[in-house]
Amino acid sequence: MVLRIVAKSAARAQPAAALFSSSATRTLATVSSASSSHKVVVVGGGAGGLSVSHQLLRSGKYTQDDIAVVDPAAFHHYQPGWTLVGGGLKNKDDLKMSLPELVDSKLKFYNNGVETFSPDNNSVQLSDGRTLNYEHLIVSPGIQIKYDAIKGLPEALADPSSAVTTIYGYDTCDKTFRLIEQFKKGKAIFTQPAGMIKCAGAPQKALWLALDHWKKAGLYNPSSPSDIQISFATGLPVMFGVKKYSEKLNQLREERGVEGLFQHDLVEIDGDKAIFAKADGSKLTEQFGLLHAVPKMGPYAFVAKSPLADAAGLVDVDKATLRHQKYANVWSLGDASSLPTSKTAAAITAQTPVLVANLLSASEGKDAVAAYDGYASCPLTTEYGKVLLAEFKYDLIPKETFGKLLGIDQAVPRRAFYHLKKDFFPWVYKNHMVKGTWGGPKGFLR
Ligand code: UQ1
Repeated sequence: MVLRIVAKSAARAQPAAALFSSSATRTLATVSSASSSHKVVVVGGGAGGLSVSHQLLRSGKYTQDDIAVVDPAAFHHYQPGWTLVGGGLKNKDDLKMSLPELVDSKLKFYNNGVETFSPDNNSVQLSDGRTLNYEHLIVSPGIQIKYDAIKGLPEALADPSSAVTTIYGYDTCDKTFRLIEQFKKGKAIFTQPAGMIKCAGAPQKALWLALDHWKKAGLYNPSSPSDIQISFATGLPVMFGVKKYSEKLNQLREERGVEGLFQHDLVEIDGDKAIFAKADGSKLTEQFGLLHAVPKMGPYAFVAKSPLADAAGLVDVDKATLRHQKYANVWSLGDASSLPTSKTAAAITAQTPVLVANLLSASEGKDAVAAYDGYASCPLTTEYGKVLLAEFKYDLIPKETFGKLLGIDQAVPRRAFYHLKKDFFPWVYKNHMVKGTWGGPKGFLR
C-alpha cells in the first residue's frame, strides 16, 4: 500500500492497469551518498511504524531526531475502514491522512523507500542513496498487494465498466459499493485467496454487507429463489481460522443460502468468467455478474531479498519477544513480521508495547521483559448493524475481551460491536493509536 502510492505518480504515463501492477513500485530520485545516524530507525509509517515510533518517543528516553521513520508514502490510510467503504458506510477520503502530518516533529521523517538492509553494518540504504546508521532497527513496512498474481485482475479492476472490484485498495474500495448498488440479477462471487493476506476476515465482510444490501432492497431472499445468487469461493478449507468463529460463520452461510466453494483459489479472470484452481489440481470456470476479488499478497522485495527475511520473505523474529532471530538489535511487528498470527491493526495494539519494553530493556543491556501472546482480532460485519468480534491468540485460541468482562459470547453478532467497529475504532486509531496512546484491549496508555 505504502509503496503503491509512489507507483501512482511514477506510473502516470502508463496504462491504467499499471497502477495495479506490483512491478511499478519504484520511482527514480536524486541519488545522494550522505549518511546519518539515529538511535532507532523505524522502517514503515503504517499502523505498526507509527504506533511504535510514538510509544518509544513517549517513553521519555529519546530526544529530537533520536528516532527516524522511513516511508515513501504521501498518505496513510485507515485500511480497516475500507470494508466499511465497500458497504457504503464510509467515505474513503475520510480515512486518508497526510503521512508527514502524522509524524511527531521530534521524529526525523525520511519520505523515502528502503533499497537495502545491511544488518551486519547496522545500516539501511534509502532509495535516494542515503545511508542511515542505527543502534536499533524496527522493520514494519507491511506487505504488498500483488494484483498481477491473478491473471486479468489488474485490467479488470482498472476498467470502470467491469463488474470486478476489491476492497483491498484505495482506488477500488468505493467501486465495490457502486457495483453492489447497481447489481440486480445474476451470480455474485466473493473470493479469498490461498496464502498470506491482511485481515483474513475482510473478504467475507464484503460478502455479508453486500448480501444484506440486496436483502434489504428486496433482491435477495435466502429462503426463496431470487434473481441474485451468491457464492463465497475461498482458497481455504474453512470460513475462518479459529474453529469457534468458523462454525458460526458457516452456519450463517448455510442459513443465508450462500454457496461455499472451499479450496477454490481464483487464478484468472477472463471477461465475465472467473477461473479457480481446485485442491485436486483441476480447474473450475464460473460465470459471474459481480466479482469481489481479493488479490494475492506477499512481502516487499526489499524485505524478502534481505538477510532479515525467513523462507517466506517475512522478518524473522521471535514470536514472543519480537526480536530478530539472528540480529539482536533488529525488531519487527505488523504484517511484515514472521509472527504467526493474523495480520490486523488489532494485533499491532498488542505487539507494540511488547516491542517497546523489550527494546528499551535491550538498550540497557538487559534481557527481554515482555512476551506477545499472539493476540489478534477481527471485528467481522455479518450484516448492517451487527458485528461478530473474533479475538484470539496463538494456536487460534479465543481470547475475548468482553467475553471475560461481561460474560458474553463474542461469536454472537452484536450491535455494540458494530459501533466499536464503525465509530470507535476509526476514532481511537486516528486520535490515539498512531500517536502511541492506545493499547487495544488494555485501553488508553499514558
Ligand atoms: C483495536 O484496538 C483496534 O484498534 C483501533 C481495532 O481497530 C482496527 C480493532 O479492530 C480491535 C478489535 C481493537 C481491540 C480493542 C478492543 C477494545 C477489543
